[in-house]
Amino acid sequence: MRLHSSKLSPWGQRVWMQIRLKDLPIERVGAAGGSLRSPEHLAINPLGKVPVLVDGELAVPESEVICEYLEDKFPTPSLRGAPGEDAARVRLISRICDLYVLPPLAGLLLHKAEHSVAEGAVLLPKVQDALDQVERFLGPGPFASRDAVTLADCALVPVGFLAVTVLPVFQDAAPLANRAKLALWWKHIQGEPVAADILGELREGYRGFRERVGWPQGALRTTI
Ligand SMILES: N[C@@H](CCC(=O)N[C@@H](CS)C(=O)NCC(=O)O)C(=O)O
Repeated sequence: MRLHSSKLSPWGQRVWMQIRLKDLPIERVGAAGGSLRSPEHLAINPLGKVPVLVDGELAVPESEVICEYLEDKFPTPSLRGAPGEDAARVRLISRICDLYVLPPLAGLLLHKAEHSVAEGAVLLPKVQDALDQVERFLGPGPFASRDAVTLADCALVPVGFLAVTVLPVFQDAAPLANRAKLALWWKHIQGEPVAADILGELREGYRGFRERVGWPQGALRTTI
């Protein structure tokens, strides 16, 4: 099995963290044919995106669907949370990250790269509202839901990284510190070994991205 993804892809890293936590024999490769628009990659994922998982003849795109596929195929250890309230919270946090936080947050990264400040002004409040929703739905902790790492943490780790890295550029200096539950979660998750590795990879991917687009100058901010 292989996962087409990249170190900076927040959706890809959500799946990669799951793969690492479950210790699955899956290799990570870049886009097929070297680009998301190559005929080779479009043949695997007509959506032209990463991540996409290839399992024999089957190609599974979309991070949410990949995570569910892997949980079904490799049920132990389960990262779904305990059936009932816990599992519902895990799905809810993952979904909010996927649908409401990441699209404008990833957009900020890309628009800033294109130096579109006006677009940034539209996207920033959307990210902030969505982070407020995450704050509301976080569980008692210390992980995103309860006392075990789950798919909600996998979804939140790239969100935390991008929030503390990108939002200060838009004058939101402490996006996690200002939200009490998120701040506690962020402090805790950085001590989880797989999450720490994923954060290291995200940092590396971000450095490469900055070099490619020449943005932004100044120190790379990765802590609150
Ligand atoms: N909803 C998708 C989002 C994936 C996504 O947008 N990935 C980005 C990389 S982080 C991408 O491939 N963008 C290229 C494009 O949209 O053209 C998922 O959950 O997998």
